[in-house]
Formats: sequence, structure tokens, C-alpha cells
Amino acid sequence: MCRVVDLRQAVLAKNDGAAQALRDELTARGTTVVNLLSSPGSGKTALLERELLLARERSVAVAALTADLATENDAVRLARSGVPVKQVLTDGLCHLEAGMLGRHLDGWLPEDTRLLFVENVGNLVCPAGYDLGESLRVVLASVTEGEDKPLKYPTAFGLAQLVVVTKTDIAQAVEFDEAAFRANVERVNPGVEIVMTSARKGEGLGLLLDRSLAAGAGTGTHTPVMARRQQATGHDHAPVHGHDHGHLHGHGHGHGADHESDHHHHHGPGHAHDHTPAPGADHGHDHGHDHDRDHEHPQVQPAAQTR
Ligand SMILES: Nc1nc2c(ncn2[C@@H]2O[C@H](COP(=O)(O)OP(=O)(O)O)[C@@H](O)[C@H]2O)c(=O)[nH]1
Ligand SMILES: [Mg+2]
Repeated sequence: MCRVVDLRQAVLAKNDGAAQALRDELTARGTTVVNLLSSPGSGKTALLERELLLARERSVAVAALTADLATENDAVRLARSGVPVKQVLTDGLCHLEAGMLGRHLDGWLPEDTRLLFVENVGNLVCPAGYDLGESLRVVLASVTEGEDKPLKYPTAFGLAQLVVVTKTDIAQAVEFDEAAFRANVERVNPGVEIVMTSARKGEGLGLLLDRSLAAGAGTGTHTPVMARRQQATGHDHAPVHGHDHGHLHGHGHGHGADHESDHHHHHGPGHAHDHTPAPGADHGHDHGHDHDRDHEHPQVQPAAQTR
């Protein structure tokens, strides 16, 4: 048992080192990483679709990398914005790691990128323990998920530097209790800002972009109590309640459907596809069409193996 804990600590400590190196390298060249965490279906991709367009409109050099267990659906959606987009398929791994991210950025991320949005694999457990070298960690929760989720996922919410509520356009229909949600967030992460958004209506898009850019400038970014505590204890990665810590074990539990395996030695290499538009190509306003992927993204190629 202790060995397992030690092993986890070692894996996480290694990731922390890689994350800090990546953060140093990227900030030195003026690139800010925004790490987006949420459960599947919270609306990460929908929000990003709008956010990328807004960034373009404001002449912010932006790019997006999206990670999923399977399918390139999200990259296809995001690539419509016309900005560089890359899909990472994790082959069973339920989160991204800093080393993986670094390798996927190599040779792909344009030098002048100011803002890189990373859409993490959709779940609130695995990704929470893994720093990706981001300057801003954002946790998203849609109004349909229930106001108690910050309490149920204290690591994901506790380590967030910004909380985004999505789908506010349907808040009334699902009787979202904003005050209760805010109170629960405050309990696990005192002082963190909560931004209300709707990809449908365009609410909050400018605020999220402003906060992302401000994080790059290092101004006024929230430091969660939980992060401070981890730093003070020499990066003690002890889980808050024993389980909420980065790993979902996929075998033999016999309950629940969403047990992606997350064993460091058993997953495949992870691969990626580049949805970066050809120079001069403009897919910027190509909404409302069904896509033929090959047609829309002629540059899609299997990336080099990363492990
Ligand atoms: N009403 C409403 N639905 C949304 C909004 N954003 C996303 N959705 C819907 O929520 C579902 C999941 O969205 P998606 O972006 O794929 O979530 P992801 O899994 O977090 O990337 C889709 O059916 C979206 O149309 C929103 O702002 N308002
Ligand atoms: Mg998505």
C-alpha cells in the first residue's frame, strides 16, 4: 500500500518538475497556457469554439489542443475557428501530463502563440492532480450538473484559479441555484473568481479571454489555499478524501460505467493529429455545415509516437 502511495507521489513529483520546466519555457517566449478541466459535456469545446473566434477578432495569436480518449470530433469543431488546433488521443489515459503536452507542442505550436487553450480529458478526477505548466487553471461546471459538485470534487475545484459556470442560458429551466453553487465553491477554494458564461448566448466570453491574458502577464491570478498548502508541505499530494487524486482504476470495481483505466504502464502511446490550417487558409466562419473531415482538414496526419 505504502509502495503504491510512494509510486504515485513519485509520478506526480516528476510531472510537477516537467510542468514547471514547460511553464518556464513557454512564458519565456510569451505563451500562456490555460488548462480547462470539467466533466464530459460541461461545454468546454462549445465555449472554446466561441473563445477562439473572439481571440482572433481581437488579434490575439491563439491555439488550442484538445485531449480525448477517442475521436477527433472536438478538434474538427475547434478547427473551424481557423486557428491552429491539435487533437491528442490518450489511448485510455484519462488525463494529460506535462511531459506529454510538451512533446505534442514540439514542432507544432507556432512560436508567436500568445494563448494556448488546453481542453483536458473530460472528467473531474484524473486531471486534477496534474499540473500541465499552465498559467491559469480553469474548472468548468455547467448549470445542469448540480450545485454540490465543488464539494464532491474538492481537488478539481480547490486547485482552480478560475471557476467558469457554463450554459447559463438554461439556468432557469434547470433551477440552478447560483448562490448555493457559489457558497460551495467558496468552501473548497476561498476567494476564487466565478465567471458566468453561455456559449449559446456569448455571455462571459470577453471576461474569460481577459483573465487568460492577465494570467500570462502574471497579474492578479488567484492562488488557491490548497495550492499554497501543497507548496508549504513540500508538495504533499495526499488526496483530500482518499480518492480524488488523479487516478481512476478501471478494473474490478463492478459499479459505475466511467472507469477509464489510468495506469501508467498499461496505456498505449497516445497520438495526435494536427488540425492547423494551412497558411492563408481561412475556415474562420464555417459554421452550420456538416463536415467532411478529410475535406476540411487536409493536413491531418498521424503524429509521431510519443512514448
Ligand atoms: N444550452 C446550452 N448548451 C450548451 C452550451 N454549451 C454547450 N452546450 C451543449 O452541451 C453539450 C456538450 O458540449 P461540449 O462542448 O461538447 O462539452 P465538452 O464535453 O465539455 O467539450 C452539447 O450538446 C452542447 O451543445 C451553452 O452555453 N448552452
Ligand atoms: Mg469537448
